Amino acid sequence: MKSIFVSDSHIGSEFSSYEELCAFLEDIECDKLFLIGDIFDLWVHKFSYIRNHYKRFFSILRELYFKGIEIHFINGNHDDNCEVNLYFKNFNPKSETVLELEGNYFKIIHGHQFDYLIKNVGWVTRFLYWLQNLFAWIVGMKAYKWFGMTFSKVVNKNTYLLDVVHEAVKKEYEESFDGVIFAHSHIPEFKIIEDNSVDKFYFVNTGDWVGSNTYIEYEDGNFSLIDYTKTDDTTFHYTKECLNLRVENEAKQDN
Ligand SMILES: [Mn+2]
Repeated sequence: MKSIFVSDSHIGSEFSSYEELCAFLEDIECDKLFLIGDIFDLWVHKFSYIRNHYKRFFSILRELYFKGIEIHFINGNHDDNCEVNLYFKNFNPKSETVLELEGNYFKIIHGHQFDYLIKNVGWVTRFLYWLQNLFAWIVGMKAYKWFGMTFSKVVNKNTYLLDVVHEAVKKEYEESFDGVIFAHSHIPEFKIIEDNSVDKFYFVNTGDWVGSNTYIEYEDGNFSLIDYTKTDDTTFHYTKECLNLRVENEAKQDN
């Protein structure tokens, strides 16, 4: 049983690595595909516009669907309540779902539900998004993406910046789940959160298809975080790092 997890492609926005995403999806072979939110960017265009201007993506999804791949669409804050369910039978967007893997239960959720700004001052996030667009326009998309990737790497090395989210997520789900598969931050992560409690808690973040082009793959007890561009080893230091869920004590932790 093989599953693939993808998020944050922001189709419709200038930032999207749309061509790369389509090239990637065209070739995938798996049993389940999880699209974990912000796949579209409805802050930029209406869904009807995206449906008409990004047809390749929809035809790829349809092909995958008819190939028998189980597709799960989890809503993010940029594609809330979009109408993908109109185009695929039994393909209804959800706000979250649960996946059982080798006896481990994972909550799959986009993650904006844990974003302080979105929860409390939604307009600030829209303003910041507007600033981000302006910045990208000024420096150019290539430079913008470089800044984004550098920012991700810096944040990931200074994990205390992400600890607040990890703690909140763990606190919310640790009683019922072994881990979460998350998105939203655009920062690919692969962590085992250990504190004083007995159980380990797995925190997996898919990254994005805006700057990093990363995804998560699960097969036969192993999670892999994969950098699709595979440019060189320095792009992301944890390219294709594996975590064996069946042998918990031997699980490797991201350093
Ligand atoms: Mn988001």
